[in-house]
Amino acid sequence: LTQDDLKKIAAYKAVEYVESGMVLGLGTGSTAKHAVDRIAELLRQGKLKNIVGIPTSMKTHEQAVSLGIPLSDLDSHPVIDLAIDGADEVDPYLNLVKGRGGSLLREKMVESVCKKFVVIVDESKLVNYLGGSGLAMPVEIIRFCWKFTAVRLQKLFQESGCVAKLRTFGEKEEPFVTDNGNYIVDLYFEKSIGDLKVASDAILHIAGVVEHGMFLDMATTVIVAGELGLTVKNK
Ligand code: DER
Repeated sequence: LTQDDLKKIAAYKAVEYVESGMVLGLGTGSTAKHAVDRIAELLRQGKLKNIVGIPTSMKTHEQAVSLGIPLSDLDSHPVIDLAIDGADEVDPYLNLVKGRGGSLLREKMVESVCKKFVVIVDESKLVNYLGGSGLAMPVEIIRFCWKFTAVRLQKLFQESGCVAKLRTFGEKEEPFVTDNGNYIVDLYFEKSIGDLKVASDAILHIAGVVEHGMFLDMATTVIVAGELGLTVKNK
């Protein structure tokens, strides 16, 4: 089984939680893509009806439009029945790191107001503690004086050997700009950042920071697809 097969298996399992008439948060990324495809397939087959999708990125919005999924937004639907989305890291308490695809702000806006938040991952995303993989912990910041904000973020976690890097893309290393017109600073840690809630509050306290990629105590279910099969972890 390839990693993409595992992502698809987890995604299809999550779509079993979808009932007709639901308002659905549609996630972003290579795993959530399979869930959106599957929802569209069940709508086409008439097995699902009266679904309204709330996309978590422009990319997912475009995918859902191309698949004919009826869409709306948080202004019209401030409460969501179920959101299905991927994650970059999942710890044993179902806390998540998200945002390596750059969509963390709209994802967190949608996923913080849903009754059920089902996360779909392949087993490679499981970690013992968040930030321990040495991979990026994304923070969305405004563009104005981004270096000032990046330095403040790096200093905040200097005990953890933090390095803050502006996310860029392409040969010319242009700054990545989110759907919301902001920049992303990725934080890399050498050591554990300790209490996640304390870290979360400290990051959000910095004026110039918009949001970060730690999704604490938000997932209600995590579906893990591994070589040996599916595991469903409930909060
Ligand atoms: O960027 C994001 O938040 C994505 O949802 C990410 O967390 C998971 O993306 P993947 O399913 O492509 O690994």
